[in-house]
Amino acid sequence: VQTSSGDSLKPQRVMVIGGDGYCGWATALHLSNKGYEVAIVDSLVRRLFDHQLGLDSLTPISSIQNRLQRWKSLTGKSIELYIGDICDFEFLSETFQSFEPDAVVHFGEQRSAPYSMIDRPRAVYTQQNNVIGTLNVLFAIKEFREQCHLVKLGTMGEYGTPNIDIEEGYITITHNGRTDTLPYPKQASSFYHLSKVHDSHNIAFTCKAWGIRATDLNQGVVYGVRTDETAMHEELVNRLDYDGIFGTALNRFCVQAAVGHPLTVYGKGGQTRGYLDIRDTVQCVELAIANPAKPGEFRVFNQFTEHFSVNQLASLVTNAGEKLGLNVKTISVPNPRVEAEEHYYNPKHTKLVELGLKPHLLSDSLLDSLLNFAIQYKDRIDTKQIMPSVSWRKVGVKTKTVTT
Ligand code: NAD
Ligand code: USQ
Repeated sequence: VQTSSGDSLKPQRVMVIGGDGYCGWATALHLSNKGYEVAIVDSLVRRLFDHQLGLDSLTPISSIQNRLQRWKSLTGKSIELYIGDICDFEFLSETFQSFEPDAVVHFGEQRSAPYSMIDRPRAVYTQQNNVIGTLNVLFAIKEFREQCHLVKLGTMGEYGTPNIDIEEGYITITHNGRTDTLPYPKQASSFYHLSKVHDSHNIAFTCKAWGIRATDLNQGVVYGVRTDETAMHEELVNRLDYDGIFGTALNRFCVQAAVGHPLTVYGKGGQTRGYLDIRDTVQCVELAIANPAKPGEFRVFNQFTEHFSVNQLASLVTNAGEKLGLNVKTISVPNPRVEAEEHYYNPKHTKLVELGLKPHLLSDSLLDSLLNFAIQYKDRIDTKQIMPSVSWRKVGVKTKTVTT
């Protein structure tokens, strides 16, 4: 089969690192459903963080073993499971040699900005886990599967909020009469977001030096919970984080509205980010896999479908909540982060659309279904976990117990 990049690799075997997490679980099932041979690699460390911090997903999630058994009994499709830490190269080498992936989708990182700003140990953990994990994946590809395509989850937050348009990975600059196309400047604003910048640099270097083929998906904030596959059975339900550490903006606002908690707009609320529906996360990853980067190519896609300010999200959730008879209020919370609260934001996002992405734009029906989902699991909401508990300015050198 010819791919758009002109070579004949037809990826069949996909290793999903971080496949027990929010984006990874939905993606693993989607790819399995589409006929790919899928293996999940996960250390389950995310479930451990929840225990350590006293947090829980809005939705009750089954163990990874039960999830996979249920998937098999419903569809007849098997997903292989490798439990282990990709920072352990022995473990990763064995999984590579055993599964022999054609593509690796790498979701397996510590992905919360607030978590990385709790204290020095968590800042160090985040960068160590993310940077070394990705380096190990690069070495495993070089050593065992040279043709394997790396699809790596990056973040729109790598770019920060510059006062010019954001391009997809590269910018052409003319300086003192000479012109070059260079990596777009990175201005991340948490130790987590910075770990993604470091990853991108390591991946770009190994594409050049070793001929690795890689796609960096600079994803915006993901919202929603249901995908076709996770909606098939309650044991396949995805996690939905709403707490102040792992919860993200729109998901949090829907849960807050459902439980009568005022929507927590940080600071002035002009912070604008790219957003996408989780159904588009799985679609984008599938498109990236089906159209692999060429050997030596470091391809960067901006993976989001629309951008909103926090104030716009609050007003959309207020209107949708009122239609359901909820009385939704908003409060301005002193911003726990150090970030621009009013800024220019115009990032490009055409490359995935060119590959065929059909976006699910944020609609009344999605907000309605997410709000109803939150109402359905209302009794599981611990309102003490909603307010932010981590301050960028107060990140401590000593290990902190996080309490709200
Ligand atoms: P998540 O925390 O739900 O899932 C991450 C998974 O990776 C967890 O199951 C965890 O146990 C596993 N993991 C972490 N470190 C590992 C290691 N060293 N070895 C093996 N497994 C490990 O996170 P998510 O929301 O699904 O995010 C997945 C990826 O997508 C992350 O890289 C994140 O940065 C990126 N991303 C997420 C969002 C979002 O809004 N959720 C937006 C943009 C980008
Ligand atoms: N915000 C609020 N109120 C809230 C929560 C967030 O005003 O209750 C604001 C934040 O201050 C920030 C914006 O909303 O300006 C987005 O915050 P977020 O927590 O939704 O997202 P973020 O910390 O950026 O991280 C999430 C994921 C991360 C991913 C990133 C994509 O956790 O893994 O990389 O989204 S992006 O934002 O494009 O970098």
